[in-house]
Amino acid sequence: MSSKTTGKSKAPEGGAPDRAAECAPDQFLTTDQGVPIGDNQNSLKAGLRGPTALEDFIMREKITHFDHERIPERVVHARGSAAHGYFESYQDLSALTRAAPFAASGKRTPVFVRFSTVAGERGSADTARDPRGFAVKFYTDEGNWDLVGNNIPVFFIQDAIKFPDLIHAVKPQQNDGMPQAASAHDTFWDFASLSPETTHMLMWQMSDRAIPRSFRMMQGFGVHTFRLVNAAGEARFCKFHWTPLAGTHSLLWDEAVKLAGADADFHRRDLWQAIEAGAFPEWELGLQVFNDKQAAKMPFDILDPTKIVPQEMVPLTPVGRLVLDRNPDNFFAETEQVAYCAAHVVPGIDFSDDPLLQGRIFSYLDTQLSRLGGPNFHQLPINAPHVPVRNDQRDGMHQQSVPRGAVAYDPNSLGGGCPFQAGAAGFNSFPEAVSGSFVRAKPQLFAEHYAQATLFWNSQTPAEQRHIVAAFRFELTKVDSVAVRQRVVARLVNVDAGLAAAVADGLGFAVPEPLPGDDPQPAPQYAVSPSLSQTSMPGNGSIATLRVALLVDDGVDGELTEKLRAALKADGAVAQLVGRKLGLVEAAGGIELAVDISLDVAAPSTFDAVAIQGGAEFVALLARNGRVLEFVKEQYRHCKPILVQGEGLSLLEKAGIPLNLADGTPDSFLIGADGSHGQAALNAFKTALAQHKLLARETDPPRV
Ligand code: HDE
Repeated sequence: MSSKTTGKSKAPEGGAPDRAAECAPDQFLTTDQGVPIGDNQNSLKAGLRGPTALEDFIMREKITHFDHERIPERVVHARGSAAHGYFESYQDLSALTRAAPFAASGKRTPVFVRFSTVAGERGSADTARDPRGFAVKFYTDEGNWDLVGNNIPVFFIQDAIKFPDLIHAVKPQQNDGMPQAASAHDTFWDFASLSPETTHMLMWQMSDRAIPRSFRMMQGFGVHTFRLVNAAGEARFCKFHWTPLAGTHSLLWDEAVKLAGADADFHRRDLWQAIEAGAFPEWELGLQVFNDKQAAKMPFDILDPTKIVPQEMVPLTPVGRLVLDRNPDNFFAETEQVAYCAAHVVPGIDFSDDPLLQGRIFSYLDTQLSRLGGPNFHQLPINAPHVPVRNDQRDGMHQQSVPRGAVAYDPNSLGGGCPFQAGAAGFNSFPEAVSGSFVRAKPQLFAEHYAQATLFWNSQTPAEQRHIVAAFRFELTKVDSVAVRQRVVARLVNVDAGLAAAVADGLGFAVPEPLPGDDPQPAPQYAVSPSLSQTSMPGNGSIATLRVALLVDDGVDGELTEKLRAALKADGAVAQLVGRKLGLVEAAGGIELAVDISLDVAAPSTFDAVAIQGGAEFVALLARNGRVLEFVKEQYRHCKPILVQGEGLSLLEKAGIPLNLADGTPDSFLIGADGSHGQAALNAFKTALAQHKLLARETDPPRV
């Protein structure tokens, strides 16, 4: 294990010094040429009120640099956020793969991981309905391996040649540049309705997976089938899965919409703050490994990226953990300039012939040439492998290294023959047998589009199914073309008649005749796959980093408030005192409490739970405040835990919050409403908080 890979990951060497840490009086401001600058406040003018001189090279250099500060944003996945960390292998997997990260139990490999939305531009809101990118760069002992995946295990299309069409359809329309970061518009659904292969992905896209609570609370998938190859050259197929320790949790759509306004950086801030607080996000890597014979028996083609391999068919084997423990030092230099590439594999990892993956192998290197301005982007610190790079590539835009000597070719004798080919020790493509004639066509099984969409639907809980229906209704209501709306529903009939009926009902038309696939196949039947429901991954029960609003005002029970805050903080939760205004409140018992955040900015959607303590005067004050009532109502409607103590209960009544669920059973997320208090209430509150939401509370329309 190299020293670079032990413990908390370290900052890369050779970066610019931290300015504040190394500030000294003789550290003068300089030009890019290192010339000390005498005056950085005034440009050079011909007379006090005269024109600026062309000679002012200091101002011209500064402004010219500024004029060129922007680089093109990513064509897709433009908005994102990233962190450093490490991958730690649980065991020696050399029987399966010779990939360096899996060489020994406990081996750590540094990583840089970027999460992103897909459709929105660089300045768009984090909480848009969209798949999320989950791109991992492993700086391995044998070069960089990029596992450039998503938080959804399938994709919209089966062949790379359709990617530009898909993206043109989902991105803002070319005439009016709208809408931003939203699939809810005519062109996307037009394309989707005419492309039956999108159906399975649409089910995931309309599910809660597309509005995660946090980057830290979503799965990641390699999506395509890859190959693992061992030192003996034996290969097996493999699917990669990242499972978050914090569990998979999502926002409600209403929350996502409100968060887009309240805090457009909600996911980026969440990741940053968790790492700063030392609550390092963690995922477990699981592999589904299978051989050619198993693949041949599957009722779908493993090269088809619109299909999963159900875990009932091939179970998941946990092989390691991913920990993110350091925020980038500089957003542009690292997060923006990082160049992931689906073609970056290392010995032990190889591709399959998935036609979507094959196109990606070309596309990523190509895109960096225009985004990062030339062929030397691999020399940027964030992209540079942690092992030496030796080859005969030379020159090009922005060459940073200074190769010495006359020789830049192979074979050579003048350079001593260096560098040498690695032979069997290097990367050697798996010698797959290939045959056939050139065709523009798909394998037969690619034409079956609905069985796994149905599997996904059948594996969801009733609440998850409700959300899928609501999402289809929302998106299609935003589509103007009735024909497009109807065509989508005509496809959904093939997934589930109940789903199609519920969506059609919301759109005000009768269920249309089902539309056939391109080349209808007998659909295979699957049993339900419980792992497809997010509820199968509740997480480790920790409340660390979850955000709790403690409402305060004059007369609040100060002692209880402080105890609650301390108890939540002890478990790593972020407890904030929310008041009408900043400053001090006079709590009961002569205690003064400083308000952390005022209701002017404390949007309820940014908190995971709310606590209302007792105190008659305090509760009376709150009850007169419309914003407080709205706050509590919204927490209730978003199915979040509410802790009420003593007189706090009357605030729930005032807000019109029912104490029972629609079926008459008590609402277990209204903690303290049954009179419980003290440790018992605190424990119940923490348990509810770790569960995030009580979806059984949801009614349509909402009751409050
Ligand atoms: Fe990408 N994709 N993609 N993609 N993709 C890019 O590369 C592309 C696909 C994914 O955080 C681009 O550097 C094609 C599937 C992620 O920097 C570009 C096809 C999956 C990221 C590109 C696909 C992904 C990208 C844009 C169809 C999930 C962000 C800028 C053949 C497995 C990486 C860039 C980051 C980014 C092309 C399909 C994931 C243009 C042609 C499927 C996470 O090269």
